[in-house]
Amino acid sequence: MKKQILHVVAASVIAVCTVLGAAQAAEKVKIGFLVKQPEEPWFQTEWRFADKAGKDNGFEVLKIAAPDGERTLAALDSLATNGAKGFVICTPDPRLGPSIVAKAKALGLVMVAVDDRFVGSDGKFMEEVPYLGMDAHAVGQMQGKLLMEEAKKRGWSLAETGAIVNTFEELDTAHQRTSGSVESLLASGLPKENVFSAANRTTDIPGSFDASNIVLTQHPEKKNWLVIGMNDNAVLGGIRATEGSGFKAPNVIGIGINGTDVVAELEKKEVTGLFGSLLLSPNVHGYKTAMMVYDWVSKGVVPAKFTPISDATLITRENFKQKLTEMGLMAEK
Ligand code: FCA
Repeated sequence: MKKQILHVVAASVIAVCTVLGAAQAAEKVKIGFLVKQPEEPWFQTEWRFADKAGKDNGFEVLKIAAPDGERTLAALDSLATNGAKGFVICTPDPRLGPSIVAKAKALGLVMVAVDDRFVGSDGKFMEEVPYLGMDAHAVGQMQGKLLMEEAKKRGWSLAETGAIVNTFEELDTAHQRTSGSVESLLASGLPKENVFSAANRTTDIPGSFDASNIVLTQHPEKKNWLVIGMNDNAVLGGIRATEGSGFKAPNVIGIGINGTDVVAELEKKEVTGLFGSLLLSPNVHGYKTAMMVYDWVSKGVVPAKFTPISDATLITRENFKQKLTEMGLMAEK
């Protein structure tokens, strides 16, 4: 009898331990990471480093594509259902800010915005939502300055040089970058009448290709072109348009922003009009925002309202492999 009781006790102890173990495993903190354009290497890199933060610190990152408002709000429901406590987001539209905040509050989720800052119904930034992003205006100014330096190196006549400015005014970070870039062009002596705005309908290569084509058709008199845009894809679409209009690489200079999305272009055998890109820090954006949400939900550390990340390095055909490798950004093949 005694032996039997002992067996029962032992079995119960084992059962309790198993249940506790399972509960502990189930308690692994989960956070979401929502991005507006999962097809962009920029966002894939942010995801990769958010995952790394999770691996290094024992939490799980649920990576979700959020290309529009409907899917963004649905994703918040599924995060809550899956036991996530918070999320990082690059919203498909900053004006969704108020709905995202309301929904997250109702579901008890905390959030950090990355790259694109939420805008409230009054048109002002929603500063109550912690945000991590770059100094877009300064990076834009750098783009314009470097383009003019390269044009001068090539000995271009500025009177015969046009600038295609791929704009996307509804997004503040895009506006900051392209307006900063234009400031630098003008400060370095490009005549104002040679700067042409190309409003992009979408923030991808087809969007900038179409808008750039219109400028090129309207200005057949220009011999050389500078191509500006808020990121790599905005510049790449412009480069493709110049090629379609018969311009050769020596007469075109484009410098992107991101650095992650020009690798295939810089690896091409034939030199193209894409001279280089300003490489930012998607590794830091991904890792740090994931940690901000994790520390918030697991340790109660509320993140700063604004975390600026300001590094930008020019990468060209000469140094891109080395720079990307140094930062751990060269994708394994
Ligand atoms: C925006 C752009 C991205 C990247 C990021 C820093 O979200 O769409 O390509 O440049 O800012």
